[in-house]
Amino acid sequence: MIELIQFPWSPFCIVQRRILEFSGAKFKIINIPNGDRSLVWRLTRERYYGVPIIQDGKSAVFEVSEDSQVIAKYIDGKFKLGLFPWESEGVQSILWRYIENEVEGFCFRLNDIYWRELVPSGDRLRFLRHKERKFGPGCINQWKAQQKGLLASLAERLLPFEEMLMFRPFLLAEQPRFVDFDLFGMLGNFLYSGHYRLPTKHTRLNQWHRRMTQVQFKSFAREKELHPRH
Ligand SMILES: N[C@@H](CCC(=O)N[C@@H](CS)C(=O)NCC(=O)O)C(=O)O
Repeated sequence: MIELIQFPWSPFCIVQRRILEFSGAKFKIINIPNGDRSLVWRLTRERYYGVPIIQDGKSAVFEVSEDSQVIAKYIDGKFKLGLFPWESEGVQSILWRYIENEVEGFCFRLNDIYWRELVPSGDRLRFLRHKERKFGPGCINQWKAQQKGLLASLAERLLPFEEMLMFRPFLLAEQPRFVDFDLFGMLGNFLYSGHYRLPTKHTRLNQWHRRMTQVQFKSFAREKELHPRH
């Protein structure tokens, strides 16, 4: 059985968790503290310390660069989910960079404002130190002071998706592709604290988000059987 090693509010972990749920396969979640990556380090034979990773039998599957999608492509290949059709590879690879940088940057800052509510007390020191070493001392208080502006910027970054969703139920097609799960993961991180809602003016995005929380691969597979194209 596939095991997903994660912590629950990580945007990148939410992406893989939702893809696994979508597949309908049984899988196990192993939560680790954000500040203790020793399990990941051991399973990847000292080659990786990020999350998520998945363990499938004897294989540990993990990313090889900032922009690789090794885990999602592995799950997609194993369960034939149609998340990476060749004709969309180019546009998806541009979109996932935008999603994982432009969108994610606002989502994690807004969620981190509530870090004390999310991070268990035993992990708080490592969490704060990790953030301040990366973004500077007092960074989380700065984000709190900028909260309104960050929310407005996020809404603006989400507008292209609202426009895409005016024409179809998912970003690129009648069924979800990888970028749908990718955006869902970043927004899952933004929504994790429970203090935010998606911008109400993005009505299509709100409808898409509700669809994305429930969508199952088997409903598309059945449709294909009933209405084969060839
Ligand atoms: N491109 C990677 C990014 C993963 C990533 O940035 N994970 C964060 C947690 S959300 C992490 O573990 N960063 C390394 C660290 O915290 O030391 C992916 O898609 O999985």
